[in-house]
Amino acid sequence: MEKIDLKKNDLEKNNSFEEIWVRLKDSKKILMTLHVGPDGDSLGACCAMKYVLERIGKEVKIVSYDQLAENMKGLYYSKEVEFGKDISEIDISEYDVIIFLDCGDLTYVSSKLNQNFKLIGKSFVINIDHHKTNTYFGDINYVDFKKASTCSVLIDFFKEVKIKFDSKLSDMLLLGVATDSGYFSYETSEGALKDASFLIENGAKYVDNLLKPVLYNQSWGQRRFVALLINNLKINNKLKVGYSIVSNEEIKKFKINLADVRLGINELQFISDFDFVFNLVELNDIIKGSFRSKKGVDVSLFAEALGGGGHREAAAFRLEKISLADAEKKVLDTIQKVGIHRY
Ligand SMILES: [Mn+2]
Repeated sequence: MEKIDLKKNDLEKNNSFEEIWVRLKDSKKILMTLHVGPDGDSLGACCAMKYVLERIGKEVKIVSYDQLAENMKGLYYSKEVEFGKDISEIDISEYDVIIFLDCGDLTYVSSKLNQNFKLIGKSFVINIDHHKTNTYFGDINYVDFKKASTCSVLIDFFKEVKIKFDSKLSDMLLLGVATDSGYFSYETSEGALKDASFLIENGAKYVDNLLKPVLYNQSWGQRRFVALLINNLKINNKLKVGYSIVSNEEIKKFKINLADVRLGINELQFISDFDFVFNLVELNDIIKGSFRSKKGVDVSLFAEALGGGGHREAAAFRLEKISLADAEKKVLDTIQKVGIHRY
């Protein structure tokens, strides 16, 4: 197996923050959508952007087909989003600009449409993100994959265009910074801590507006899902991989949604007994798979071979019309075939 060249941080492909800001100032109506199975970074970044744009008199709408994870539903700024509405149901030609935040490519945009979202020529597209696999699908783009979160990229953006940080803006941005760094436990944590410190100086309340309403506020179903992932773990000693499989029936019992499921894998990466880990979660007619690396195994190669993508440390894929038993075999066979590559 050939060693695949990892993409460099292509900052030279980026447009400038100034160009993005000029474009936004020149427009009246702006549309955003949370991404598939929205997380804290998606919510925090979109709400922060909306808040900043409304302060300069813009009309801004945020939609999300998928619901938030249970523990994020109570956040005071989540009411800025119209849930249950898909971007494909909106006449996007009415908007001067669509901003995609935290979307690596157009498959992140809508779980209703999955891969079939067509944008070209309908509206001007701004893409701001931190995913390494970002496809630069916007008319203008700014991607910095060294950042812990899209909210961290927005901190740089807002600083450069001289936006005033108040406590509300800082709270919303801190949500993305904290959740996308696993509450300051992933490899990106040192940058995330600096961002957090800046936001706290500008009025964010980490304990009252983040830890208490989000981290300490998970439903029993969310935690039972994590417990089941840990309980169902199997280890393949030959491949040094741990994996966990959860069926549709079990998911239904816990009353959790796609956003909850997306977060579960994070809890498996702190276990020392294997070099990388994946899960397979059955959601109606699809099986959602996620990888997390430990000990330097590049898991993006496995996800890509299974039709998905992501980062070296974290990657995902989906399998359709296949049983859990066949999916397990398929993933293990794929790992075997691709082989273990370390970064
Ligand atoms: Mn993110």
